[in-house]
Amino acid sequence: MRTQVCIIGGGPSGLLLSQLLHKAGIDTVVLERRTRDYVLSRIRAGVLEWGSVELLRDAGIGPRMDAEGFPHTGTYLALQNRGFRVDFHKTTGKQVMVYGQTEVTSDLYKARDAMDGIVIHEAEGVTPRALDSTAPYVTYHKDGTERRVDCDFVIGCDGYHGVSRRSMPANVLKEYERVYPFGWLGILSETPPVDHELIYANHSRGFALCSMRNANLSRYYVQAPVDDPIEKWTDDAFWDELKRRIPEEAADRLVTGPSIEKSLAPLRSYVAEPMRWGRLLLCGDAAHIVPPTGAKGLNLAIGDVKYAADALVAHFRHGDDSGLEQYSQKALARVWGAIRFSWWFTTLMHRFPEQSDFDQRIQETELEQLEASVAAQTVMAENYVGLPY
Ligand code: RFL
Ligand code: PHB
Repeated sequence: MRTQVCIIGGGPSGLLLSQLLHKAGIDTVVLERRTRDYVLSRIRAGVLEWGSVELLRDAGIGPRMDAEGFPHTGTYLALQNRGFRVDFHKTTGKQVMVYGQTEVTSDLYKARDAMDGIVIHEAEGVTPRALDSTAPYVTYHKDGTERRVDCDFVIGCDGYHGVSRRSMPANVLKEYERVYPFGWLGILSETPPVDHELIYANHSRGFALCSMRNANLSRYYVQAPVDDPIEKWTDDAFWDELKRRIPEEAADRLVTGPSIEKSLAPLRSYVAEPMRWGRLLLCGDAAHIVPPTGAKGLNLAIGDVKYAADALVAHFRHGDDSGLEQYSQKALARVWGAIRFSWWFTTLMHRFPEQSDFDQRIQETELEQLEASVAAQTVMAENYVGLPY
């Protein structure tokens, strides 16, 4: 098979890129290791920056997001038993959209189907080859036979555990990493959200977050040891812990119910540089990971895809390779901005294993300053709603 752009990974990055390129008249093939049902069963991000919203509209998946998503103009930050609101709209004139990654991915699959886009599922042993030539190709196995896709470019949208990044020579790839000594235990429950906005809570027992998907679907997280057996966290244990960590008036309002999903995710910051090598470009989690505290992972992936799509369109339409040459540098500038913000917000809000009373007071003082200072809130809000492209 021959195509112009072979995309490895059919998560949000890969699907969005193939949709944008196809709309610009560029052929793509997406190779995804899992089934579509598996990809759609992953519960992940919930918050879209406005730049992401606009790009998803450009890709043609605006209508359901605009009808069912929830614009949020601020968020609550809580400290022990009290809280305050950071107003994004007042400080930056911008807002975010609460619309689940699962919905984004499902909308993208429908849009790909409507354009007869090629997404090959259960592609095993996907291997990019000849990436430093002008004729790269990708091999994979499907139904017991080896197949090959010849192309002009390979785009690695295959997440943190994917094969693309590992195809770069070791002497080219530079990795930066911080692993946090805790994880997030998240549940989804068919209950009304405790508040109409998100609550991020710093508590001496550990961090907690109240989020949502819709009027009767809530998403909550508590900081937990990353190696905790998930069976230890019965629904009752989860709700009890969450109630202890959020302000009392929120805990009193909290409606609990059975969880319909429960998972424990590790927290890390990770960046791979460069994000382009020869005819390989990396997008999204394939190149970087942020802890979820800043809600940046999916938004960074969408930003990479925008830069990659613009660069590939300029190449194929106008023979202009400046976007490809600048891709890594432009994408990494945005990535490091989000890496810094997510690291700061994670460090401010979580309880670290060796944390002393001194450290706790420093966190409390920083939150108090954030409460008192519009300037500090503006910096936080600018980062939360998304740095410009
Ligand atoms: P994905 O979603 O990991 O998709 C990669 C796809 O590639 C496939 N794949 C392969 N295919 C072929 N061959 C191979 N060898 C392959 N290896 C892998 C995989 O099956 C998969 O389908 O990466 P992508 O597309 O770059 O998207 C990134 C986002 O999924 C991720 O950044 C966000 O979910 C992060 N994230 C959040 N981001 C936000 O912007 N806002 C949030 O509120 C937010 N909350 C979160 C999050 C991530 C979380 N977890 C569990 C990691 C909350 C959580 C709990
Ligand atoms: C979510 O709703 O899953 C969510 C929201 C905000 C975050 C992380 C996750 O910072």
